[in-house]
Amino acid sequence: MQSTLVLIKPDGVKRNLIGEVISRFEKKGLKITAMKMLKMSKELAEEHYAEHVGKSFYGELISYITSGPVVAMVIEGREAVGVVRKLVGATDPVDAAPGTIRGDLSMDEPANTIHASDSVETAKREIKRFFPGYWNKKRVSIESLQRKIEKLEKENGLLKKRTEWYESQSQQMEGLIEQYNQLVKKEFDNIENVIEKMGTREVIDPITRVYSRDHMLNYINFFHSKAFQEDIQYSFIFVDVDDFEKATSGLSREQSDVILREMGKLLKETVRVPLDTVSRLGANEFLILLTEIPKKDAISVAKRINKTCAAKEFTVDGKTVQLTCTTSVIHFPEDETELSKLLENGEKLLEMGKKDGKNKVMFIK
Ligand code: FUP
Repeated sequence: MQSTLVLIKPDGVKRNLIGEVISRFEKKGLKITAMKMLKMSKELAEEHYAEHVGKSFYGELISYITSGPVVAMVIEGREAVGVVRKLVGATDPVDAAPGTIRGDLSMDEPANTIHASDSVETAKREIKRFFPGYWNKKRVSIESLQRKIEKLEKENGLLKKRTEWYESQSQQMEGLIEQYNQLVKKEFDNIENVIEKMGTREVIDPITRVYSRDHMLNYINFFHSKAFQEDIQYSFIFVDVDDFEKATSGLSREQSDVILREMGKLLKETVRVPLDTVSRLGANEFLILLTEIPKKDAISVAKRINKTCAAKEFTVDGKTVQLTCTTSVIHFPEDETELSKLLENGEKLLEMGKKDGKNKVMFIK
């Protein structure tokens, strides 16, 4: 939207053409957004026609434009500067086309009835000259208001959509959180149950400081089903100290307990704690669970246990005891896939080994 300045010059005012001139602009569809009548001072006239200083008609022009009142107005519209200039017509009314203001209403120069800004830049300057506050005023046209309303409505629609989306998301989130809370509660109840079932049974064997039999049996139950589901291979190593009673016959009960504890320590040091689990099954029998291990590696571990045990001097209160172990290896799933059979066969192998002599490593070939 452009704004331009129009002056109805003294001859136009004198000849009562104000209405005629204005009606031409209004009929065209332009808007008069500011208007006043004034008598131009010499200074204002000189400023307004500064570009003509020195020209032959300059003196006459200044005295003409200050000779009577003019009507100044701002006209607004699309391409208003050019449109108004076309409606105004050529500078010299003799050349101005019929149908234009000058063409229809004037015959003389400089009394050519009307002035209109010749470019957008000039218009800005000239509007400021006659209406100093014009650009400062916040001018709101109905069209621009309508445009703003449309824009706001569009934004409002988008906002509404966005709000609906967020609401639906937050409802879904609430549902998920609720589900999650229920799962957590269920899981918590499960843990509580397990703990309750475990009761006050000891997790650690107080004598050997390895896991207790109860704990181990619970754990291997859990571990076996996990191994089964997730295709994890593992091995049990049964360890029995050969002739423990005989070897420790000179020792007190407390002293032989110390030896057993040393044995537990040796076993823990031979395997990969915490990947592997060492437990005490009975008086001097241990059960080791080796996770994610091929059978041949499990056999190597069993051999290492035997070797380390035979090489070690167990001492208590200055007394030395020499021990050997018999071990049996049973592998899941190579040897057996059922937990009860794994345990049974492991025990059987161990018994066979003990009948056979000392320091044996037993496994299914
Ligand atoms: P316009 O932009 O059509 O008003 O014309 P100009 O700015 O070129 O001239 C300003 C005024 O000076 C005209 F309205 C009439 C006057 N004039 C003369 O009197 N004689 C001339 O030869 C040229 C302009």
